[in-house]
Amino acid sequence: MRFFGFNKRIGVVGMYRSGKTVFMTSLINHLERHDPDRFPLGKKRIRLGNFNPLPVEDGFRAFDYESHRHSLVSLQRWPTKTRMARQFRFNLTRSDWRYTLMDLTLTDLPGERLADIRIAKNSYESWSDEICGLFSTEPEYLAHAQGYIKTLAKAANQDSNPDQDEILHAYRLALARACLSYLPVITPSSFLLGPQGDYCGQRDEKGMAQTRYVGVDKDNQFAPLSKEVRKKHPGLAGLFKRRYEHYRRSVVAPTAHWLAQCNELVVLLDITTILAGGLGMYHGALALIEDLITYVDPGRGVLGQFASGLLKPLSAGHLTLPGITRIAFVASKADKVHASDRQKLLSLLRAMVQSRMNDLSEEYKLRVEYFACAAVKSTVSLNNGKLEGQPVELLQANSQKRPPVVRFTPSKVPGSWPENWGSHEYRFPDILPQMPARKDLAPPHLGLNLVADFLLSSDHLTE
Ligand SMILES: Nc1nc2c(ncn2[C@@H]2O[C@H](COP(=O)(O)OP(=O)(O)O)[C@@H](O)[C@H]2O)c(=O)[nH]1
Ligand SMILES: [Mg+2]
Repeated sequence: MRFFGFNKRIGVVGMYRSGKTVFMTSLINHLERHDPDRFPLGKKRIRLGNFNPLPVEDGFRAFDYESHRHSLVSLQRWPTKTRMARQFRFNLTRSDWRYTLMDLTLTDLPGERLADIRIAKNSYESWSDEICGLFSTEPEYLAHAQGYIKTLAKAANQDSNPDQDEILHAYRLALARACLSYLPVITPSSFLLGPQGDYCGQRDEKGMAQTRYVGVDKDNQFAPLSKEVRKKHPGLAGLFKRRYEHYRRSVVAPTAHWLAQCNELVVLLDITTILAGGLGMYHGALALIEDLITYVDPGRGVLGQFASGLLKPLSAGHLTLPGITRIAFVASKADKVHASDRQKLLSLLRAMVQSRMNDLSEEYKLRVEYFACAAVKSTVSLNNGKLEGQPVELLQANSQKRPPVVRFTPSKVPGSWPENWGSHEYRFPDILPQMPARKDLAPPHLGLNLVADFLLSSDHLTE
């Protein structure tokens, strides 16, 4: 039989630990072994079939689906941390689109990289002016960046060559402080997430400033220099500019290139962690949404400008402008709150995102939907507001023994975002994954099928 091709490139975007790997693993598993009872799609009991993995595209690393599934099924553990953007490509057919072979690509994209939008759209000089401006005028940044501003002022006033390492260290210290207060503009993002995917796990500013890099690697770091320093020390400015461009080509361009090619995005926001993290973390998540909108909105010209400067040479003259037609915003890990509170997760998600997306969806005919979902449902909700599950904190070090199933009361989800709140006012304990005893079954989930339904629909092919 002949099949018509139908391609969808789906990007899964979210901050570190927002649930991207688990989401992709569970989704792929349900598409691979589709069971219309456990994963109902469409109104007419659609059946999926002919699942067939394909090689990944050039420049991507393969998403290690089998090993992540093994970890869930056989070890009953969450998948280990993934590094780098990972891709999974496969074919699939659906019973309501006869003669259509879907070619689907799922790629995960760390949200931290979106902060590099400022590098994508600026030359080294204008990026420097933007960051130095932010650091010296915005009160919340100023509090962390005073040391850096002073270091620059000293360099501007000295005739001998300034100490490159001192400037870089002062910049890293400013970023570490900003990061510990959840301020969003952490750029270059290599400071948080290295080009090889190594994540900054530290929580002390000195350690972070000593071990992280601002640039492609240790020997290729750069920092923003004020106009005065650039004028006085053109040698240093030229050096940082070359390293900046190297970073732009090797770290920022692939992200922008990949985003420009996506048709659909899944944006995972872990509302439970944002609540538990306090107001600072809320601000960080808002910044992610803003950066994302700036990336995908062709009206803001970012990809347009960026595409002509960077993508054109990369794509041998062919320009692919953003073709995003659908965005699913997903409140992930919904099983960490009580069943009676899940609707509130959705309200909080909408309250954060909706007003920002409305203009965009009208102007560009973007379809935007909101979901609360658990990719691997690992709790049971009881009548008294309690949850039943196996808290990770009860795992004993070096023991293979599973902790007991216990009953606990997670925080209640507020009906709307509070005006202010601190970290640890809300508590939603991490739990171990619960998988069915039957090993060939895909994970139990909450609402993952609704997200899949949205992603696998088409405005052109009708059911
Ligand atoms: N209860 C629950 N926890 C989840 C779920 N998905 C992810 N998690 C938790 O979130 C952690 C990070 O998930 P992961 O997919 O690795 O995040 P990534 O860094 O965005 O890829 C996991 O180790 C789990 O503790 C879920 O569906 N339910
Ligand atoms: Mg991951």
